[in-house]
Amino acid sequence: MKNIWEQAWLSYPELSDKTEQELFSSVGTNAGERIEEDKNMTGHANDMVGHAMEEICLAAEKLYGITCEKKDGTEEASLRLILEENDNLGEEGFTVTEAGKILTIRAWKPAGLLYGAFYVILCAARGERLTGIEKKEVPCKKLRMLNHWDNPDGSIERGYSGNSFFFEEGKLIINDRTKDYFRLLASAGINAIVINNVNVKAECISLIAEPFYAKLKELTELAAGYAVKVYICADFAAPIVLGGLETADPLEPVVREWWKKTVAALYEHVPLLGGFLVKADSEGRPGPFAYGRNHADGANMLGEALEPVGGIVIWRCFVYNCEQDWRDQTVDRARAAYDNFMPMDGAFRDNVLLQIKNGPIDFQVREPVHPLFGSLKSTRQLLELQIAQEYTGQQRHVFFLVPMWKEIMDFHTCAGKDFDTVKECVEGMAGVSNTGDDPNWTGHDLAGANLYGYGRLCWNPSLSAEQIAEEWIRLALTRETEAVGAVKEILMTSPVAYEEYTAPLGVGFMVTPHDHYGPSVDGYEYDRWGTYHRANHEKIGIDRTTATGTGYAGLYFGENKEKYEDVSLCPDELLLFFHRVPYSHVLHSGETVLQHIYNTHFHGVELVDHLYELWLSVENKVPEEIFKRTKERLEHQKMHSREWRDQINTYFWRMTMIPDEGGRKIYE
Ligand code: GCV
Repeated sequence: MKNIWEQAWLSYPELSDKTEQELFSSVGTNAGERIEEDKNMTGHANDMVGHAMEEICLAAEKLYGITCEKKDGTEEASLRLILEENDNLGEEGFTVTEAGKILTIRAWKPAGLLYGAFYVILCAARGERLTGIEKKEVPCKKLRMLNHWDNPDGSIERGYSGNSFFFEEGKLIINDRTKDYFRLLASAGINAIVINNVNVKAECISLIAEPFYAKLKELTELAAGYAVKVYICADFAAPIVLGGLETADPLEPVVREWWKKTVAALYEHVPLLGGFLVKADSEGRPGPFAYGRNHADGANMLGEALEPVGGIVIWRCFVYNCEQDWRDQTVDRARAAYDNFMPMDGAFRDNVLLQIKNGPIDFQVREPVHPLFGSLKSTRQLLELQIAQEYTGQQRHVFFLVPMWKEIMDFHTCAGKDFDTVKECVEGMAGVSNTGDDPNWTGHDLAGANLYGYGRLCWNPSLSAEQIAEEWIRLALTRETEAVGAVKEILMTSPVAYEEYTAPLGVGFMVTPHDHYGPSVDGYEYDRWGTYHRANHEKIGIDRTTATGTGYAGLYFGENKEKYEDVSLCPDELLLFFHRVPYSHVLHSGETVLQHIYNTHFHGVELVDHLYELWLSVENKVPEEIFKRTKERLEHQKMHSREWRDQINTYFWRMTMIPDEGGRKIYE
């Protein structure tokens, strides 16, 4: 593991304007007494308040160059952390007020004080005023989780920023970097992590057992001090692999007993554990199908074992047939999760949540929103997003994901009251983490905006993408107005550019098989994974309509269904996802499909050139190392976007022999 790391958005560069430094001159709290009085407070309440104080002192030193004095009690302090009865604020909310040069953070629970402390620190660090502030913040969603796809050997599945900082040589690692990671998470409002890959590998199968008890206990305790709950991925076949049983059948009493005993022993040693995340019957993972059982049987068995210890089961809906025959046009991967889970709506125990990817395929740059949102009405749900840029440039291309996530969360399912937007349907989010042991945590420095932005958006989905971008830039890169504007333009333009020069009109998956980086138009076309575009010399796209296609479009409600079923109403950006059309089909934009492909691919590359120029303009205005690293990545992106443009354009030119109306260079 690399042992150098930076502080990302918690670097707190010194402020030139010190007007408000007095607010940070001393800090005091009443939390000690309150925590002692309140029998319900967890053992880590004191740690959270201690960390809030520690962070305030660190920020005072770095932002203002002053020592913040710790006072006994609150009366003498300029910054006051007050715990008081106020259930309006919930477990995590807080208020911040300033009057008479006293800055007061109030919360009902210690986590609120920790979040409040980071709130004021980050405001100050961005160069914003705290004088006269009156603010109340309560997170919109209870579960704001990261999923790490880290393996025990230190590798990370779809990791683009080095190796794991959780695992090395089969062991769980806990060091100063772990603590800094929890600081980063708490400062962005993230309150849960799953530490190992959903494809549970090697030693990680034993995470539920004795070999990991001690380390897991230490990790959960450290995390709890930053209001973070730790979860692990469990292997459905563990009763066989670890327990030596002959079956993992969820309805077999001996299997249920095994899980109950295993979970009870685990929680006796690791009482702060949050629960399990499970990938079952998906891409070769074991699951209930092997025993003729369904996913409710599987999830409920684990739910039953976790209930006495207050744990939860998060069960993934990414279940599809990955042994498809490309010749068979009746099987549609997009339908799979819906067909598997919809019949079980209402059949899951109370401590089971279904985790649903944002779209029906797999984190493509453009997909419709998953039809399970709005359809499931009696099942607890989480929205799964991918912060790791598997299909969006692998942290070598810049791609600010927040605008896409906002579109997804704000999508109207048209499913009726309480289930209208996706953000109303879910209890929280799970984001596949983009972190690793690279010094800057995220490989591409600008991918830091995605990690920070993910947390902020889970906390408050009504924040705008621009606002989140600006917050992050001011914390991590620069407070200089012009440079902030330039980087903001880079971030906000990046998803448009990427979508333009890669797979067109919602068709997706024109990527190199397996590593999923770079163009390969037919890479998956005759493969078993169920991701096809079916382009020939006349037509392209998949007919997913009810009348003549796979019927997938009919899984939506109201006007969504009308739009997706009807080729004349279907939004351009999703046309080829839902319909099979000739290249001469005219889009709402007025262009033909083919001309759109040519135009966007030329334009996408021009946008990347523009992003590069914008980045050059911030030289000497952002930290030098970051400038250099990002410049290199943008240079690669310039080259690689041309590769995309030329492979896609040439493919369709060869396929159609229809020239570009603009007469631009398309290779033979
Ligand atoms: C962790 C895609 C990825 C896999 C990933 C899987 C999943 O297929 O390519 O690496 O496995 O999604 O989400 O389970």
